[in-house]
Parts: sequence; C-alpha cells; structure tokens
Amino acid sequence: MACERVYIAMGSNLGARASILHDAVGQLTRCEGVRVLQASSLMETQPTGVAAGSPAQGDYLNGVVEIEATLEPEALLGILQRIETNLGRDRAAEGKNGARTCDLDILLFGDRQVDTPRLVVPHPRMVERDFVLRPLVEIAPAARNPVTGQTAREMLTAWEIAQ
Ligand code: PH2
Ligand code: MG
Ligand code: MG
Repeated sequence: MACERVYIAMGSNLGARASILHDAVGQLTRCEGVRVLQASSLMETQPTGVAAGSPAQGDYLNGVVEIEATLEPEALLGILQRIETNLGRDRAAEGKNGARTCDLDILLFGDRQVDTPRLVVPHPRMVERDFVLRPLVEIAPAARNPVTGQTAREMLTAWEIAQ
C-alpha cells in the first residue's frame, strides 16, 4: 500500500490538555503503519460552535500533527478513535461540539478524497477553522487541499479576509 502524507488536527479542552495531546502524539508514534514526522506548537483557542444554552466550556489547546501512513483512511480513523478513547474521551456523554479530552480529526490524506458515512476527507470544515489552519500553516504551509487546489497558506489568508 502506498505511503501517504497525512495531517491530523488535535484538540483538547477538558483535563490536562497539554499532556493529553503530547500523549496522543506518543501513542501515534507507537502505531504500526504510522510514522510521525512533526507536530506544531499548541495554541490556546476559544471554543467555537457551542450550542446556545449548553454548558460553558474551557478554552481549547489545538495543534496539528504530520504523519506518513501506510494505512487506509478508515483504518487510520479507527486508530485515532481508539487513542481518543484511551485518553478519556466519552462520545456518548459529550454531545455535539461538547467539551472533550481529546479530538483527533483527519484533515488531509495525501490527494485522497473520502466521502463515507464515517469519514469525509479533506475535512469539510477546515477552511472555517483558524484553530486548524494556523497550526497547519506553521508546519506545512504548502500542504494542498486536493479538492480546491488551495494550499494551507492560501486557506488561512482566505479565512482572514473573510473575517
Ligand atoms: N472543535 C470542535 C468545535 N469547536 N473550537 C476550538 N477552539 N477548537 C476545537 O478543536 C474545536 C472547537 C469540534 O470538534
Ligand atoms: Mg473529531
Ligand atoms: Mg473536531
């Protein structure tokens, strides 16, 4: 199976955020079929998309990890969900956009496009999220979205113009 360059967004706004995210990278390092290449710095960001009337949430730490993967996207998704669970994530309890100990989302998977009920790649909301684009630009400004043709740098510039 081919080797793909993959970017994964990380977020945490519950518990010991920095050590949880470092632990997530450590667990990725030990996964077969995954080679961690680099990780961005962690950025403190305000939670977005919190539904009106739902409990207040703490700020997130967000970052992006670059890996090489010799796995299929769905297999990598399974690994990421297992790491989230290992790090205390309880999807059943948290609700949509609720606070979470660890969220790991596939942003880009080489030039692959995936659209299944479980997984959509490139991540459809990455262009709206500066908490994803800023750390991505830090480590991979030239990473390209195969659907739009935009680089990470161009996506962040477009986000900034739209504000
Ligand atoms: N993740 C969300 C919803 N809102 N806001 C910030 N600042 N950071 C996140 O990682 C984040 C969010 C859904 O996964
Ligand atoms: Mg997620
Ligand atoms: Mg997410």
